[in-house]
Amino acid sequence: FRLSSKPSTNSNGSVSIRGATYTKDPAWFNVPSNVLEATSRRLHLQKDHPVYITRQIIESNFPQPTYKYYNEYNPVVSTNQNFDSLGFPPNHPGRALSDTYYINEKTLLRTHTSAHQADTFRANESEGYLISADVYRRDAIDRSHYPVFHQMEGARSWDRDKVPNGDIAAAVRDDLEKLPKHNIEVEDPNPAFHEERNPLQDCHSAAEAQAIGEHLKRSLECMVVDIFSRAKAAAVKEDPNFVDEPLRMRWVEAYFPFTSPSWELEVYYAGDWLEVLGSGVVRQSLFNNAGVPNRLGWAFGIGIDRIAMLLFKIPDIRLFWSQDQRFLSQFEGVSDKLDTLRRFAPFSKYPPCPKDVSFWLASTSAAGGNTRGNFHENDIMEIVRSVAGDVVEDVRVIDEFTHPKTGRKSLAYRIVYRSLERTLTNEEANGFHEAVREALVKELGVELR
Ligand code: FA5
Ligand code: MG
Repeated sequence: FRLSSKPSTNSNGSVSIRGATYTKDPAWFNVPSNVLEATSRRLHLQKDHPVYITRQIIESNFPQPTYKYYNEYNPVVSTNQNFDSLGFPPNHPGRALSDTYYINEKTLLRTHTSAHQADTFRANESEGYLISADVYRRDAIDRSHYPVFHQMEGARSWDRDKVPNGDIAAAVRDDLEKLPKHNIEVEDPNPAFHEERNPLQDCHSAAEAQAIGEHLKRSLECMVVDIFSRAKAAAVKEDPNFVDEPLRMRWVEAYFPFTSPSWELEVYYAGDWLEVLGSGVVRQSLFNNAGVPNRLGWAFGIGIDRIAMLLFKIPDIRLFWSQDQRFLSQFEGVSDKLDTLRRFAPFSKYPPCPKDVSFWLASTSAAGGNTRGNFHENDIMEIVRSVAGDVVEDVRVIDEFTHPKTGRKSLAYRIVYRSLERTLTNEEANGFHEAVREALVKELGVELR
């Protein structure tokens, strides 16, 4: 006997996700059915799926038992786990209904694997850990953004009471010596920390933070180099004359409420820099609150889907959700024999159908940033995704102006419709577009132009 893990919305105002039932608060609940359905997919646990294979390869760079793997954490978490425990201030924009999928005021679909940091530090079962999981965000629509994706959290910490002479910096440098090396030149113009932009924590010495930062960066760079060398080996097998572009990586200063200093790693891919992970030196308050105040160390959160795109040369993040055998069969058997990995061969290139929509906003109180009048740009993204599903490839604003006399604001968006599995007829694309236009009027109260 097994509880059904298919998510469902029950008539009594509750919702079932992975066998557990949660009470919906209509003032908060904002999970569309396509996102709810994705909670049962667990692509990181589906053998031979590219997300699974990529997880395996990243894991192999962070070996057990130093790192313990957690791959089964439930996607439904509390606001405390996802935000408070990590030091997000009460007014942080990430908490808004425009960015996060809520079940009720205190319960949400995790927006990142960092939601499990506090619990995993508290469990204190190993010096390091990796957590792979599906995560959920209201976000932009393009080839590298999807409302459901996969992250891997990683952390490594050292216990002041367990290292020789309590000298953490020396212990970390020792461990750094044991890590593999690579000979790729990485762009990293950043100082080990920066007083204003990327400060050292009061409780850390400069030498400690520097050693931890170096151990973090080397570990992650070697992982990316491994991914690229496997991608290259696959390409050479198909074409012995294959010459690839040299691997380019760069570190960029970043900010997270739960690390300092913090950095993001970007990789050059298809003519542009692609952000693959965020990372930093863990804020000591996390260890203190988790009952392990003697520990200190680093953490990262990586987009598994994005790494899988680099590894398999997958051009569009939507493909991971495809149930088409022409997609899935290309990876059969690879989980058990990683050296049979091959690059993705697109089944065919179907033509894009770009369509524009322009409208006057209902309100003239246009705010800045991504807030457009009385709604958020993510609302538009979700309306388009809810109407047209995975047939939407890209949505972006192409024009924005305020009428000089009336002060009314007008916006124009370009929506690119393209199926990855078949050719869309013009009638079908028009049908989707018409439905999107109607939904924009109905949901956002805009006036079409
Ligand atoms: C975070 O989520 C932090 N929790 C990462 C972290 C962990 C920092 C531990 C420090 C310590 P960020 O929002 O930048 O950070 O997301 C991390 C990665 O997830 C991104 O670099 C990207 O690779 C991936 N990602 C983010 N949004 C999307 C999306 N909509 N679709 C696909 N991948 C995404
Ligand atoms: Mg980021």
